[in-house]
Amino acid sequence: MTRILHLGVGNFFRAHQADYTQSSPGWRVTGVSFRSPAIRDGLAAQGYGYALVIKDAGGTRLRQIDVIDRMIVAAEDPQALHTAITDPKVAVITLTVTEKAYHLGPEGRLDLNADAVRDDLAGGAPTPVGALARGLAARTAPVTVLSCDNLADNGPKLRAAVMDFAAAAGLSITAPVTFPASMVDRITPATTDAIRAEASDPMAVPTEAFTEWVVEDNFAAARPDWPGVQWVDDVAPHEMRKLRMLNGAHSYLAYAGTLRGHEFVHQAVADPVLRAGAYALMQEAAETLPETVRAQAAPYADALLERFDNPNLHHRLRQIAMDGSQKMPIRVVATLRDRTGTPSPALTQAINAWCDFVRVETGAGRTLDDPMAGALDDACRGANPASALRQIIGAP
Ligand code: CS2
Repeated sequence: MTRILHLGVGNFFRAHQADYTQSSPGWRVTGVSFRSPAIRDGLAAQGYGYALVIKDAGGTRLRQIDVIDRMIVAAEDPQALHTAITDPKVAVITLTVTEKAYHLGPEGRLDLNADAVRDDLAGGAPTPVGALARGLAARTAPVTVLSCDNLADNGPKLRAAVMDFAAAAGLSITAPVTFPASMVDRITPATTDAIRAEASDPMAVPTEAFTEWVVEDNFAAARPDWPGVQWVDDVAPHEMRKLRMLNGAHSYLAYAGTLRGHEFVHQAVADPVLRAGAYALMQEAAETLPETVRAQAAPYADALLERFDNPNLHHRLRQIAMDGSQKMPIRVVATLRDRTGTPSPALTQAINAWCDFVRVETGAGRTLDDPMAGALDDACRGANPASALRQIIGAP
C-alpha cells in the first residue's frame, strides 16, 4: 500500500481529496490535525470511516468514505508527524490548512515574524510549513508535496515557505521533492446536527455533487490515479478562474449578503441586487483571465450561479466571511489590480462590502473570526477606517 499523508483533515479534505482517493485502489491515508484532537477522536471512535452527504437541487445521496486508517494530532505527538513525513511509504503529502496557515508575507515569502512561525523555530508547536521543512530535511525518498488550498500559485508558494523555514532553521532538503500547484473545488459547508442525524453519523460531511480538481503533472514519486482529475502543465489559468470568479463572488455574497440580513448563500443569491452584483463581479473577473480559459468563463459563471442556488446545501455566509483579511487580497484585490484603469464597479463594491462588514461587526462588539482581528479592530477605531481597512488588504 502506498500512502498519502494529509495535513488538515477538515471537512474540505474529507469531501474532496478523500473522495477521489476512495476511488483509487492501492492508496491509504494518514490524516493529520495540528491542534484539536476532535476530528481524530470522532473518526477513531468509528474506525475512521464517515459518510459524505452529497446534496444537489434534486436531493441527497450518501457515500461512505473509508480511506483514512490513521490519524496524528501534531500538538500531542510532533514526533509521530515528523516520522510520517520521513516515511518512504508516503509518496504524496497533501495539504488543506487554509490560507492563513502558510504565514506568507506580502512578497509571498514566509513571514518569519509571525508568532506561530517564531514559536515553531524556537522548538514550540509545529506549524504545517515548519513540520514539512524539518521532515523533508530528514527524508531521503522522493515525495510530492501537493497544496490543495485556495491560493494562487499554491505549489510554488508552499515551496518558498518551506525553503524559507528550512533556511531559517539551518536545515537542508536534499531528497527529490516537487511542489505541484493544484486547483480544488467543491463547496463544502460545516456539518450541522441535521446532517449528522440525516446520515446517522456524527462525523458526516455535507457537500455538493459538483467537484473539480486540476493538478500540475509534476510528481516526484508514485502518483495516485485519481479519477476525474485534470492533469495539466500549468494550473494558473484554472486557479485564476476559480479564485476570482467562484471565491470572489462567494466573498462578495458573504459580506454584502450578511449586511442585507441573509444567512445562507442560496438566500443571498436569490436577492436580485446581490445576484446582479455577483454576476457582474464574475464578468469583471473573467476579463482578467488568460486567453486559454476565457471562453470557459461565461458558461462557468452560469454554472456557478446554479451551484450557489442549491437550496439543500445550507452554506452559511458567515462561514465564508471568516478570514477576510487573508481571502480578499487573493480573490478580489488581485483582480482589481489587474484591471487598473478600467472601471470595476462590482469588484469595488465587494471591497466596500468587506469594509462595511468589518465595521458593523466590530461596531457591534463582535470579535471577527480573522487572524488579523486585532489590526482590523484598531483600523475601525482610527480616524479613517475605510482607508485603513483597504490598506490592510492592499486595495487601491
Ligand atoms: C469559500 C470556499 O469558505 C470560503 O471562503 O469561498 O471554501 C469555497 O466554498 C470553496 O473554495 C469551493 O471550492
